[in-house]
Amino acid sequence: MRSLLDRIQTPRDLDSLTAAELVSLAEQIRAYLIESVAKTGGHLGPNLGVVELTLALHRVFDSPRDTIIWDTGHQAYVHKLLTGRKDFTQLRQPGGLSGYPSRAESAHDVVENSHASTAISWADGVSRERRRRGQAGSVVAVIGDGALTGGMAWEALNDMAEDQDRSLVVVVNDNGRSYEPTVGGMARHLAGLRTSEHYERSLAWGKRKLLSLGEPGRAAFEALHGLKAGIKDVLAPQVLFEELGLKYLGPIDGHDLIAVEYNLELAKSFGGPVIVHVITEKGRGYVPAEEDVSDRFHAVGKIHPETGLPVAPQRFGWTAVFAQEIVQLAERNPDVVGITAAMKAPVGLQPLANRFPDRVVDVGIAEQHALTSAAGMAFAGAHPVVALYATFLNRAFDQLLMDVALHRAPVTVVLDRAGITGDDGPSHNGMWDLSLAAMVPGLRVAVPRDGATLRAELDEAVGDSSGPTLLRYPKGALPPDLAVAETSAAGDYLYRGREADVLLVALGPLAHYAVEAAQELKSRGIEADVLDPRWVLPVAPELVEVANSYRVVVSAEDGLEVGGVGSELARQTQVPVLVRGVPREFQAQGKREEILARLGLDSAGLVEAVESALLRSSISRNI
Ligand SMILES: Cc1ncc(C[n+]2csc(CCOP(=O)(O)OP(=O)(O)O)c2C)c(N)n1
Ligand SMILES: [Mg+2]
Repeated sequence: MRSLLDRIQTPRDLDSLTAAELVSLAEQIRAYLIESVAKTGGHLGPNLGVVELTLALHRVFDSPRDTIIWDTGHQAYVHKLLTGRKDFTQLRQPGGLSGYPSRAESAHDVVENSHASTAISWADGVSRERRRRGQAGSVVAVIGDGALTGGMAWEALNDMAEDQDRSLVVVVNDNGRSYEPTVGGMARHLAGLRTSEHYERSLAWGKRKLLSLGEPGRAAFEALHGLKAGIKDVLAPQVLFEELGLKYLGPIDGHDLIAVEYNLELAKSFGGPVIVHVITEKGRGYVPAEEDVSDRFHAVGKIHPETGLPVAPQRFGWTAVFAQEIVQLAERNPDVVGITAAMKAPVGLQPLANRFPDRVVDVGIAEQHALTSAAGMAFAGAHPVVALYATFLNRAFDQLLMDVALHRAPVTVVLDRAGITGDDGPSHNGMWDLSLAAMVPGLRVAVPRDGATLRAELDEAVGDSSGPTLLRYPKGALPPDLAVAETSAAGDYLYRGREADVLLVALGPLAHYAVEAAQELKSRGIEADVLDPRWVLPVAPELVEVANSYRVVVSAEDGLEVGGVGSELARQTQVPVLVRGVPREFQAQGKREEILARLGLDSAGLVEAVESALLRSSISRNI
C-alpha cells in the first residue's frame, strides 16, 4: 500500500513519477503520517497541510544544491519522508528522529531552531554568501502565515527587497491559522488576497496565456506579472509585497500539485526575490483534524488514528490551574488583561477570553512586541499578564529589561513549559529564563511547586503594582500539593530534620524530589532541611541569613546552573552552596523525567549532591 513511498529514497526519485502517481504518493504520505504520528504524538495538522507543497518543492528545486529552509520547522515531516527518513517510530524520542529539521539527520536540513519567523533571514544570509562566492542555486524559505506575524520576518523582507539579483524564493504557506486563526492586519491582507475572486480569475487567465506563449523564465514571469498588474488596476486589491518591491505570485491552491509546481518553476527562473503565496488547509485529508475547531491538530499526543481521540485522557496540569486562577483574579481586578503571542489555548488564556472577550489580546507570534505593548498598557493603567512558553521569552529579553523593568511596569510574565521540556529538543527547553531574570533589576520571580502555590503566587504577583513580576512552572501534570512543615520569612520549610546541618533549597517542582531526598538521607543518618523560597529572585536577605546558619547548602533548580538562583545565593552566602541545575549545554531530546535524572535533579541526584557537599566541607575543614 506504501509502494510509492517505499520507492522514494531521495528527492530525485520524484522526477520520474506521473501526475497520477504523485496523487497516490500524496495519499500514501498522509496515511503514513496519520498512522505513525498517532503512535508517537507530534505536529500532525501542519504536516498534513504541506504534502503537495513539499512534493512540488522537491520536484522543482534540487535539494541540497538548492537550499530549502522551513520556518519553525514543525512542518518538515514530509520533507523528512522525501529525503530518506522514513522511520518515524521513535519520533521526538531519545535516539529517534527530531520533530524539527536536524543537521545531524540529513544534508537536506539547515535550520533546527524551532523559534518562529527566522527562515527568511536564514535564507537571505545563505543567498548573500552564495552570491559572493559565485555559487549557483536557489534558496527557498517556507514560512507560515502565523510565523509571518513575527517581526523578524518583516526585517528580513525589508532587507531582501533591496537586492533584485538573488534567486530567493519565499513561500508563504497560508492556512489562515497559527494554532487558532491568525490575527492582525497582515493576516487580514492575506485573507483578502485569498478570497479575491478577481485575483484567481486573473491568475487563471495569466496562466493560460503563458502556457500558450510557452515562454520560460523571467520573461514569462514579467508577462504574467504584467497581465496581473493590468487586471489588478481595474479589479483586484493592492498586494503589499509588490508595494515593498517583491515579486508576488499567487494566491495558489496549495493542494493543486500542478499549479504549485508551475508557480515554483516561474519563481525559480525569475532570478530575483519572489513571494509565492500558497493556500493550504491545516489537517488536510484527516477528518478529525479538519473538523477540529481549536487548532486543526496543530500538535497532538498519542491518538486513536480512526477517531483522533487521545489515547490517555489529559491529566490536570499546571496550565489548567493558571487558566482557572487568572479568571478568578480578573473577576476581582478589572485591570487584569491577558496577552498571548498566538498561543491563547496552549498557555491557558482561553477561559479568560471566554469570560472577558475584550481582556485577552493575541498579538501574533510577536513576543518582543507583547512585552513592550504590555509596558504601554501598564502605563495606561492595566496590569497585563503576558503568558508565554518559557523558551520564547528569550527573544524578548531586551523588552523585558528596557521597556518593562526600567519603567517598573506592573507587568506579570507567566512562563509555562519552564525548565526541561524534553521531547521538542534543544530549542524548546525553557532553561534560560531564571538566568535571564536574574540579570533584570527589580524583577521579582516566583517558582510555584504545586497547584496551591501557583494560585497563591499568581495572586501575589498580580497584587503587586510596584513593578514587574515573573512566575514559571513546568510542562505536564500537576504533582500533589506538598504539606508545609513550617513557614518562615525565608520561605516554606517542607521538611525539617533534627538539628539539621544541611539545607536543601529546592525550587518549584524540584521540591518534591528534595523532600524524598531528605527522607532518604535521614535513613542514611544525615539530617537535612528542605526549604522552598517561593519568591526566588531577588534572593531574599532572610534566605541568605538562614542559609548561613547551616554547614552546607545545596540548591536545586530546573534551569541553568550558570547565573541562576543557586549561583546568586552562592554569591551572597558565607557557607558553601553546591549549585545543582542544568549545565550550559544544549540538551538532546528525551523525556523530561529522564533528563532531570541524568542531570542529577531527581531525588537520587539530590541525595548524591548532599553527600558530596558534606564530603567536600569535611575535607576543607580538615585542611
Ligand atoms: C517565537 C515563537 N513563538 C511561539 C512559537 C510556538 N508556535 C509554534 S508553531 C506556531 C504557529 C505557527 O503558525 P504558522 O507559521 O502559520 O504555521 P502552521 O502551523 O499554520 O503551518 C506557534 C505559535 C514558536 N515556535 N516560536
Ligand atoms: Mg498557518
